[in-house]
Amino acid sequence: MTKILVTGAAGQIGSELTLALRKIYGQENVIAADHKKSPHPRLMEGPFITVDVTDRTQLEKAVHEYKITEIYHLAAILSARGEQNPELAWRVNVEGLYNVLEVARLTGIQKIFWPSSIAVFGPKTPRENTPQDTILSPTTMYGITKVTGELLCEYYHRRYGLDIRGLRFPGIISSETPPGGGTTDYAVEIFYAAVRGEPYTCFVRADTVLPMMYMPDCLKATLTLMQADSSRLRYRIYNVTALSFSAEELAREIQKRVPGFRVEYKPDFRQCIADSWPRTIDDSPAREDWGWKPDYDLPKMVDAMLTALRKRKERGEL
Ligand code: AKB
Repeated sequence: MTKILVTGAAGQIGSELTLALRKIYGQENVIAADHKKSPHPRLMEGPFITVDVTDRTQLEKAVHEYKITEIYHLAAILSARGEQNPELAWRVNVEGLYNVLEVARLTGIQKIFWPSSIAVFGPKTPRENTPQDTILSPTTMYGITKVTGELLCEYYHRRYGLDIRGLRFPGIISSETPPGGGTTDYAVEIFYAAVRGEPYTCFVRADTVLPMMYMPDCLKATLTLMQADSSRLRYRIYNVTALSFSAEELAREIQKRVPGFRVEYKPDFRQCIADSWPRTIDDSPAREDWGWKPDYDLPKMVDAMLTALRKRKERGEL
């Protein structure tokens, strides 16, 4: 029987992935874990526990108590927050992952999902159509922790046979739980401002282009990779992307649907991070090996985001 532990379950991806996993595996078989004590009430409809991933004994206790067979390890500090607190980023992202891998190795857990990021790339990497196999020399602490994490995952797979699978996620856009501390957060914040009827001050330049993905595609990519036949996987961690657009293109697409919406651009320290990342990604190995194909282009994503956030506003949630 599959019993899943999701760390970082109250975060942007975790809060929706936990619900998607519960639909597949059953409410009681997916244990949501986060360091936050009171997450969104929907997460509490199934088992919820407080776990700090930097404390291995807490992870061990959870794995034993719930007889966990798979871990989706999402707890992380994102890029902008990581620059403000590099030590915390190292502890949560590297030591947290190391704890998960060690607990998995010692307790016989076979399957793990772990998200990497486009942050593994750096200024020396080709910025257009960034290939799967290329230069990984990031300039942010977040990127350094993700490269280290990829190497650790490959090591634990090679040496101990753990079935670890991961994705180099681009910026994730979603309407339910806002991201926190990332460089791509502007592509989510802008929608909240538009739906609230407020102007938006964007923290990157208008011409900044980054790869992005709408949450339903993020969930689809994760679940499809995890269900893929292992013999078809040439890599443990895959490039994936869905769309690439500039901040200004996104603003214009929203303005078509929200006339009068005003956006100004005041780049801050996050511009430098954005400038070190790819503009477009080549995800052909993911497409060839496990059939990756996104469903959302820019207009479809903007329509869906505005519809979802307007509904939340009507319910008094925004
Ligand atoms: C961030 O901006 O830090 C994340 C990421 C691209 O990994 N969204």
